[in-house]
Amino acid sequence: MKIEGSTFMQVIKYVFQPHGDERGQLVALEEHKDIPFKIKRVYYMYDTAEGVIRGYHAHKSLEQILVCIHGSCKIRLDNGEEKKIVPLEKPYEGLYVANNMWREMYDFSPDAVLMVLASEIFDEIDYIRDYDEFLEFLKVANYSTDVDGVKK
Ligand code: T46
Repeated sequence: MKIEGSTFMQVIKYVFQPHGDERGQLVALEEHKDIPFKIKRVYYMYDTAEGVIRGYHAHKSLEQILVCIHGSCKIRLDNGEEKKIVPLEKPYEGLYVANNMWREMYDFSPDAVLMVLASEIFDEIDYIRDYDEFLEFLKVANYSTDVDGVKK
């Protein structure tokens, strides 16, 4: 596994090890080895209608790895200060999406299957679905970080 990072806003892409032979490819993902958290849930989306944008929310504590295991799509990440667009088009690449990160998924190819490995079970309470509320949430989170004097 190799981790590709970018300098400013943290965009962390995992490049998983495919086990290829004459029969084809196989990728295995193990928690705390290939995936940096305990995997409590796996879900995936497919048959996404043309032009649809999914997401439009952040999570208070959920961490996830997004893998487009078939086809392609794009992920827009927004930390409240900066936005980044990350194309996902390889079944051996995973995008780490931390908590406190607004996400939108779009530009799905008709054959796209986007699989998500999640650190927590489904809990609607963890969602922030309003953008202004997200910005407020970040202010409070940054304030408590500053008084601690520790950057988390
Ligand atoms: C995220 C992005 C990347 C469940 O019942 N259980 C689940 O585990 C999930 C993920 C969803 N649902 C239900 C809730 C809704 O009625 O499935 C429906 C669609 O969920 P949602 O509109 O939240 O889907 P997306 O594609 O906007 O967002 C999903 C995840 O919810 C979210 O955590 O980060 O994918």
